[in-house]
Amino acid sequence: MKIREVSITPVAFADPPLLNVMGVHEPWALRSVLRLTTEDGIVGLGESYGDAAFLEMAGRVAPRIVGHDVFDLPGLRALVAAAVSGSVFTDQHGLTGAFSGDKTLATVCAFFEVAALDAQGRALGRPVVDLLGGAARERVDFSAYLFYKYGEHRNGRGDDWGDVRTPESVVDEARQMIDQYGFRSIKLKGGVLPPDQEIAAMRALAQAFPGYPLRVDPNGAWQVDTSIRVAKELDGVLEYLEDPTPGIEGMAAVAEQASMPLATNMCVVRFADLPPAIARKSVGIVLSDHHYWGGLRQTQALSVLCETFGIGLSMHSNSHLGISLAAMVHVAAATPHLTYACDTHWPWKTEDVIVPGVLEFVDGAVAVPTTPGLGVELDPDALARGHENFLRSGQTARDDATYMRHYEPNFTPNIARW
Ligand code: GKR
Ligand code: MG
Repeated sequence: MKIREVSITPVAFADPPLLNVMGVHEPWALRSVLRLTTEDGIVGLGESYGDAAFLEMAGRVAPRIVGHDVFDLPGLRALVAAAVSGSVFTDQHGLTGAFSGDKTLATVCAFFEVAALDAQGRALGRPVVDLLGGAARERVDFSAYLFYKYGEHRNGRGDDWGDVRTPESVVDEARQMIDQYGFRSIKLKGGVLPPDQEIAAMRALAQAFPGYPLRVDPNGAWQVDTSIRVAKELDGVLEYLEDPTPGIEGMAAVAEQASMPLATNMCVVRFADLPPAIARKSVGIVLSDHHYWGGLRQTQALSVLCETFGIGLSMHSNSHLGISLAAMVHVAAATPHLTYACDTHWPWKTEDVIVPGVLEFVDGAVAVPTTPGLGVELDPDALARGHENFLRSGQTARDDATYMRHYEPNFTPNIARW
């Protein structure tokens, strides 16, 4: 089933001023939407980053895969490798670890692999989860992903969440999100306020939501000693502690002293990171992300390795739209070892490019779509609106630090600050 046409549309959607170790989210989150049309008129969808550097690389691949069979994934990978060989895609926020040639190849491959699998599923009349081995679960759990945030953007655009920078407002944010989506576990994005304030927020959450698994992720804002102190203070409170400190060595030093497992989407971000992390016992849980681990099948390969070495598997998220959520749900459902509730930025957006109704959160979980392919359809008007937003956003790469300097002129990222 040969590819006749490849189209990549950059889109932007409104994003609130969410705070993290690197600064604050800009007014628009950027994504790209891929449509692979086959000779028989089947369209496979993909979604990934919308930064100019990513679009340039994906654009190089597009003409080379015309005429390629969507069922030939090794051949697709070889075509992507030839197109991006020698290039390294880097983002400017660094929250998903270092970039390298192999991670770049994995990132670009993933974009095309998901669309090819969607087309395969549509052609066969089977959901993507079936192409991945079948559903180990019918619903995929997600956690409430809380952020500290400003009340409004520099352009005055506010949102329904308000200013969140105290333990009380973090609890209010959690309540608002849980009331709406039913999440049964909670993650707080940390690395924003001094550690004692973030400890206080976690304790307030534990008190307000007894029995809920809790996580905090400061994205490497803490030094080793601070991380060990926080781990001790939050003993019995956290399900896992995510990326307290940078690097495999630093994480190993913290892991030795922490009672809870350490999780990462920063120090283990490609297969080559696994041997040293396993040898040093740096991490207890890897947060997978098909967007940069090479796609849905490579995520399952990661799962097998994690299971072999006694490492748990959870799922990382960046700001994303419905095509990505559908892909996340299919792969999580087909991966038995992925037992933790996954991350998602879903509650933070107010618009999408897909026809609504398929991906609904009930009790914090999304039912795996049962219709062919990913099970989601593009809304052409919404896609056009997203593209117009992209054009007028003036943004070409995510840059939380520069935007933060509009709020705090002397800001430097908080990596290993405390
Ligand atoms: O959206 O600000 C954010 C997050 O901090 C994101 O960029 C991270 O990559 O969610 C991510 C994480 O778990 O580290
Ligand atoms: Mg993280």
